[in-house]
Amino acid sequence: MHISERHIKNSRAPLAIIGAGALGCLFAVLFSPACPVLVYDIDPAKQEILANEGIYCGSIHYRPQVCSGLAQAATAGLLLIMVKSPHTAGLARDLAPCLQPGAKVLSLQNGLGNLEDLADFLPRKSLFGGVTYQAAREVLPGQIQHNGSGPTYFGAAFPGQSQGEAEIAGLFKSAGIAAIVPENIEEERWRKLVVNAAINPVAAVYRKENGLLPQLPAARSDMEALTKESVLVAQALGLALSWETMWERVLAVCAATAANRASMLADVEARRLTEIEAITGSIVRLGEKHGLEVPVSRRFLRHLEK
Ligand code: KPL
Repeated sequence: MHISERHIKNSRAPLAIIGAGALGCLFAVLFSPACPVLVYDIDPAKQEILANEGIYCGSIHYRPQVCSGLAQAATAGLLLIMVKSPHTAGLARDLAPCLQPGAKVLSLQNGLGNLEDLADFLPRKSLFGGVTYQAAREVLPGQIQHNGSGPTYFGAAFPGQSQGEAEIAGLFKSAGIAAIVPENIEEERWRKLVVNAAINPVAAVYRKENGLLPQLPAARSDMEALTKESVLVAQALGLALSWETMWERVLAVCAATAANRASMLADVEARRLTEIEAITGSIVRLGEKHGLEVPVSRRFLRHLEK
């Protein structure tokens, strides 16, 4: 196999990826033709592997500039937050003293609560939030499979409090990564939350790739019920999501990411903390708040929470 090498000399990097899991490494590779990329991961063993070996993704080998501390990563103009949601608050606390004036922070994490955790420590005007339909699997540290390529949606985390979406969109565009600034980012966040709430816990319990889940009758019926429950919660919040469209989208994402093992399954298999609280926990809490029955979400939450 021909491996194409991407080495780019660094000046002041426009972009730092914080969290070098499957999606963090994927975005480093995707941005690499357009700009130098700094990568930071809290795990020193991961830092060493990335610094020595770089990132392998299909036929691409990319050596990012690996940061040994957050302060170095925080010199970039845009920080892409790709850590798992249980680690967001700790990261925000550590980032607060080193964030540069004018720096932008874009969270593309799963689940609810990450933006609030970031805002507890970082200026609201620096914060952007979004969702991505890119899918990747970490085969070994720094070795990833790109298992699905969908758009990324983002916008100001707290509407009216930050500006600069066009600059961020320009960076995505220069790298050829599909990125959209929708009119209603809250609705897009919920569409992805519904997809995650339907696929991730089911994948983690049945331990199958996304493409196989709709083919297993029990898994399919759980996914259907989870989609219904989370759409009901979204509707109670006044969001214009419909059950039919969201079920179609869940099936479409399973097909588009057929070879992927969902991130929650990967976390369960690696015995890491999962995002069950930020995903299913949010549906259960908000369902309760609005007096809705969400029994299937509650069952998966009980099964997967620590
Ligand atoms: O976002 C994902 C994840 O694994 O976290 C999906 C969309 C389910 C793709 O695997």
